[in-house]
Amino acid sequence: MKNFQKTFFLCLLAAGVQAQQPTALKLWYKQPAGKTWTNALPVGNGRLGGMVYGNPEQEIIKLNEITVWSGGPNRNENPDALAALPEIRRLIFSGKQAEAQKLAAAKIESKKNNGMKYQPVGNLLLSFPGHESFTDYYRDLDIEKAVATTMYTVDGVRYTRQVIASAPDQVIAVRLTADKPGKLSFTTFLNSPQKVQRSIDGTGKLVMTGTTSDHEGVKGQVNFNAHVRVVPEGGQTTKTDTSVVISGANAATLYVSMATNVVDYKTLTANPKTLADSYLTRVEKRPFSAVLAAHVAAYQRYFRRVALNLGTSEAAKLPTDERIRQFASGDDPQLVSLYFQFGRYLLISASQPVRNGVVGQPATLQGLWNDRMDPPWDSKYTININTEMNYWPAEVTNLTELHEPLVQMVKELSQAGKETANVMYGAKGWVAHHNTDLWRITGTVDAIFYSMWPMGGAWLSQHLWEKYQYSGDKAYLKSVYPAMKGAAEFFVDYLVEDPNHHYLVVCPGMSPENAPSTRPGISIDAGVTMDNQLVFDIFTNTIRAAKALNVDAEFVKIVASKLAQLPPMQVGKHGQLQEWIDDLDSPDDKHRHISHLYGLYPSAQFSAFRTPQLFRAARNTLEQRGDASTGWSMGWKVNWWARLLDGNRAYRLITNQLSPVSEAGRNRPGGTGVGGTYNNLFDAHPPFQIDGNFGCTAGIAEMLMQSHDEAIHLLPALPDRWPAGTISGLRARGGFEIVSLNWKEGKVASVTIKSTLGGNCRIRVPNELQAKGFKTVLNAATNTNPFYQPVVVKEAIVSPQAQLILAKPQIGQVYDFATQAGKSYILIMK
Ligand code: FUC
Repeated sequence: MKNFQKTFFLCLLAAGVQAQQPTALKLWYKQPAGKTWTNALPVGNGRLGGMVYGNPEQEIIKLNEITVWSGGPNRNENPDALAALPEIRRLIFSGKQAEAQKLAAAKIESKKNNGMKYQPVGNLLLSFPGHESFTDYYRDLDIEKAVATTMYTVDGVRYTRQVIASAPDQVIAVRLTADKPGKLSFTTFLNSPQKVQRSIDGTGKLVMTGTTSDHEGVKGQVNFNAHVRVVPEGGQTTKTDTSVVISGANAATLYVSMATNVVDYKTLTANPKTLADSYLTRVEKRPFSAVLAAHVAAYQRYFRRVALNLGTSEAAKLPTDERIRQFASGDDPQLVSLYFQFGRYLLISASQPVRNGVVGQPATLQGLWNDRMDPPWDSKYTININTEMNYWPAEVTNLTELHEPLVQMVKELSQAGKETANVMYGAKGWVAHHNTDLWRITGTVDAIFYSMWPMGGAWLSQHLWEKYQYSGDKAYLKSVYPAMKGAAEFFVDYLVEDPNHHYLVVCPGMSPENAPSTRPGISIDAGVTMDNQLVFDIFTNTIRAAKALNVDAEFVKIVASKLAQLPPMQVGKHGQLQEWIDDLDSPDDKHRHISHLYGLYPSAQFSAFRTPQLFRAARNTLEQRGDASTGWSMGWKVNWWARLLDGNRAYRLITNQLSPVSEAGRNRPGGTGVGGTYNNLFDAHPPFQIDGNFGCTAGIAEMLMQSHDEAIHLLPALPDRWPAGTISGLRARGGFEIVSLNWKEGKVASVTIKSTLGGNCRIRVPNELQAKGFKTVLNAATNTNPFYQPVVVKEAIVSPQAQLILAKPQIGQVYDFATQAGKSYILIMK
């Protein structure tokens, strides 16, 4: 194998492609994508997406625009819910869950629709006659610059293609060059699986227009335009009805502009033609080099904030698909840092804040990239885990602006969901169930077994609060507080006293998509652990937000009294954290959702130091569930093992996540299966689902730095595989930035921490450190920094049958020091 690698590299050098030598931050391949979507490489600017195939003779760029969804503005709540609610509750509390679920299916399940589909715009095609036989092929995605490049040689001419999706210019740009004059000839046109009209307008540009499809009784109302301007340099330009033909040019640039009539979830009054034209007009006279430079600068403003080095090895010289195949059996720490940075690349490419007046939409189940009219799970927003997971890297990996489309969606849901709360449950505030879409539907989606989950507002609101935790920006907090308060208000009204246990509980509710093995197929319940944790968070965070803003003292009292009546967490007879209020868990349950560990991550209700029994029970639960699962489930597990301070186990999950999955896996139906990674580093649920990329990215950060449980914890879960390394630019709660962290032999060698808000900084580290020019206090009693207040949960109830072996956590060294806003602090190994 080694010899093969050497020969291959010598060949590359001989072919004169030194300039394209793979660097650490490139995905690269020796062959075109062919017909395989998961071989193609994604580019995106948050609104426009492209999947670039890099096929020499027939280039395909699959096109997306984030507001191209089936249907139109609509609501889907079921007004029969309210009258049936008392009976459903009575049945649940008397142990008749099957009957309760039947009634809920009739009265709560949406009778209108189950959400709309995120759909493609179509394809940009470029055919290059005679390019069937090519040599010296090379294709990459440079994630340091956000440029997809394809190179190959035909008849002694070296052809190069570059594709970008520019945020500043709001176009996809394709640059075609040949290294000899007059050698570039191609035909280009648009097509689509949508019903479209295609033409060439008077100015010579390609125009494709269409309207999205009807779905489940909602008329398709999104009108979209795709315009392509071809700017050749030299040669002849001719046209057919629907294509532009270039012959004998020296080079050419194509600008692809797309727009729709969507203004927001209720308003379809934009003019897609005018918009698409306005983007084109701004860009078409500018040289590609200028458009490229503006794109790279805008992209790097985000991307360059974080750098990660976990070491490198010979494997880093191999093509990316080869590296995925070898990861489990080899030594390739650089693939992990590439995967981490690819997650950041995907978030920058799939989720952008308001630009040129366009409000960004959050990343869907597929981010921004979907070529199907009927994508898996409609490529919607599944908010009982998947959408939230997409945003886990946003704060910690220093991409807070990219969180804004999600924040905006939550604000919109807090409006749309008010009527749903009132009509379905007679409650104040707002509610969302386990899915939503572009139209911000807030009724249930799909069968009641999956959808009896009125918790979307609680979980999404955690993101509103977390964003504040990192920045301390009170003006921002004020802007999101009404949505947080509304989510809390809903639960103030919706909670009911459980007549059996006498706690206040969510009823009806469910533990996402799972059911106890004693009653298969029946998920409906009361007071399940995840619901208790979610209500605990929305209440705790709303109280803290109200206090920080000095508002709503009376409301705070009401919320605090309800908070005190929530059920505690419970450890069941198998030593597990109970998923349900009764001890119903089976140690043989391998379900992908382990929702009751929400409290461990992303929430911070467990502590190695303060809640050792819960901490151990969480570990037992994870052991019982096992490692192998769908892509997103494994991504979550990386974070859980990191929070359990077990770096080697987290690494094992990364290995599982980086195991190869073939295109056949893209079509695997249903919610089961074992996930992994496609050739283009996309996460395989399977099928492709982007959440696993983001979950694992966040998990890698969580292995190196955590900022909850009263301290910034450096190297909390470092695996033996990464004895030395550096990371710069991670953000910690309380406005701290880990400007740089270097470690050697598993110990912190040096760390620079910048404070943006001032206040006490507490760090927990594995070894003794020495502060450079400031005083530290060892083992201080309390952390006075308000962002590091402990999260205090009720004492757990532990089954007498549970055998909990409590391990003493390694506390390491704990240092406190006072900081001033704007100053940096350096500590080095003693
Ligand atoms: C939930 C999960 C599935 C999948 C889907 C989009 O239904 O249970 O695994 O992620 O969302």
